Amino acid sequence: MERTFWKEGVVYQIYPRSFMDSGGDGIGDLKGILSKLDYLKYLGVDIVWLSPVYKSPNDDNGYDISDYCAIMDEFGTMADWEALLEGLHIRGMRLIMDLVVNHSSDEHEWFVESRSSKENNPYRDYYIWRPGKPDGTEPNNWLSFFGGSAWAYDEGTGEYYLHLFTKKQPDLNWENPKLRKEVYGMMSFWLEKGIDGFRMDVINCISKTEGLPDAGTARYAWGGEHFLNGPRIHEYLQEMNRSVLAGRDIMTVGEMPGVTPEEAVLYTDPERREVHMVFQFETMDIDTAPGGSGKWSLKPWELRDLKAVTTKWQTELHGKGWNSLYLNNHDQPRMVSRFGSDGALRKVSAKLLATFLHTLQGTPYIYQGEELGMTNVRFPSIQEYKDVETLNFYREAVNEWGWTPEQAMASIYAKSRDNARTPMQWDDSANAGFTTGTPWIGIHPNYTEINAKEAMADPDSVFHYYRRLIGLRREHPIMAYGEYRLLLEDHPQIYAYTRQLESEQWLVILNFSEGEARFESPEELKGAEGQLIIANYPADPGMPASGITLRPYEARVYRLK
Ligand code: ISL
Repeated sequence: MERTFWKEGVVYQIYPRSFMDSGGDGIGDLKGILSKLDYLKYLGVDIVWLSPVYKSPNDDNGYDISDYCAIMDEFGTMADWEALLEGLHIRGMRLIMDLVVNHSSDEHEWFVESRSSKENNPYRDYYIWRPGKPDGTEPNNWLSFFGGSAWAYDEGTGEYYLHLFTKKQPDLNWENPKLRKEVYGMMSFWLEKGIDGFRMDVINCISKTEGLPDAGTARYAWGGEHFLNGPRIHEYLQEMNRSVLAGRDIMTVGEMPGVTPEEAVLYTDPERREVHMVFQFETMDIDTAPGGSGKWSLKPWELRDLKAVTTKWQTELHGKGWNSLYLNNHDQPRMVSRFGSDGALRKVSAKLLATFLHTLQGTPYIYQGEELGMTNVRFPSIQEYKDVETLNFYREAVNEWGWTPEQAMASIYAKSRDNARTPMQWDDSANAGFTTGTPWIGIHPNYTEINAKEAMADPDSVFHYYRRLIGLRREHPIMAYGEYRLLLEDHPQIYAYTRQLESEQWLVILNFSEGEARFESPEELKGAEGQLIIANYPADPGMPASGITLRPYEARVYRLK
């Protein structure tokens, strides 16, 4: 397998609004990030992924872009951004930028032009406009990701435009070669500035089924079959690759809701020249009740589903494509609250989850604050939430679906994107050291206990455990490249697997439960001797031949001899 920096590196995701505020306006900014580069270097990450910092009216916190080549005023200037790029590069880290081109903001000049007239308008076809059905209703019955119809009626020209996300995020028309060229030109602009790649937002949504047909017969329905992995998606990605990416030492990761391992192989097979890796969502779906209201309909997740999904991805991409590894990001709840424990066992469970992510085959992503074991937030009232998806859900659930406010809040506590968007907890001073002003969203009240200052001072912290995992990855190519094999498939508490690279073999044993769990070596490993590589509790350096009684959320990694 070809060795590359993006297979061996660890990526750290920054959500700029919530990372560090230098200016005292309560909003994180580029200078704030710049002031924390030594922190990132000390943690040991190789690549930084910056969520959008472009000019935006912030209907969706920067995922609605009104100028792709300018910096958002609240975040600073192009000079600040250049200083950030340089600061990363001189420290030996790389920078990947978010590329949000399924849609733009409705305040982008392309859309302003596009909506201005129907005839002889070179920008009309940059977006997806359709007349209503003969009865005046929307052109089709698709739902938007964030609730309600995916179409908005525009008085000016009497047609509807498609928006898979909010009304202020009109979908770009990738069928139009001129639009595609504009996008490639914009990508070149950033590449020429010296960036090291892109994270591509919902990139498998850009090709829609010709004719934009209804999804079934319901009044409104999820139309994913007509826009996820659509008919021309591979053609577009290959064209993008040829046009701007080929021949550069960069990395690309495509965010792809609804992607299957079979599709992911097509996207990431190096011979096909599309993207290096994708973000899949199957792991994120294991606590969603089927047939309910999407992610808001909760169901407890089960270890057997985590094993099955992970094993499928690990196995099916091995030798054919490449995995990215994450358990949380700016759209997902905090992993320790969701898959571990945010009570007394918080630290040890955060370390267990980190061990899991960093010992799978693929590229691990750390979302800001994960390295501190930051937890979900429970704001007492809906008024304190900021996320457009959360607010839309609350309104719809309570007004249209007959949920009680308490039911809606329970789902928000579990799944709201704002769980991940409360500011970084730097220290135990006012506002967690994030801002001297009033933060744009509430700070998690546990910042006095969970913060970077405390974590850096405590050798046993989650933070130092991440440093060790990242350090190990530098010394042991098996962590990136080794082949994965599941053990003890039916064990209800333990997730165990081996990794194998040439003659080297590692054994990973993870107790995902809050109780003790007994690990007995399976037949194929009987008699093997092991040497401890890392563990989240004190443990002997040798591997006990008689089996191991694991403590709550205990994680151990051995090299087998
Ligand atoms: O956030 C989600 C679930 O809570 C997803 O449905 C999410 O909308 C989807 O993963 C796409 O996410 C990306 O594009 C969105 C943006 O709001 C997200 O922040 C971004 O990661 C639209 O640009």
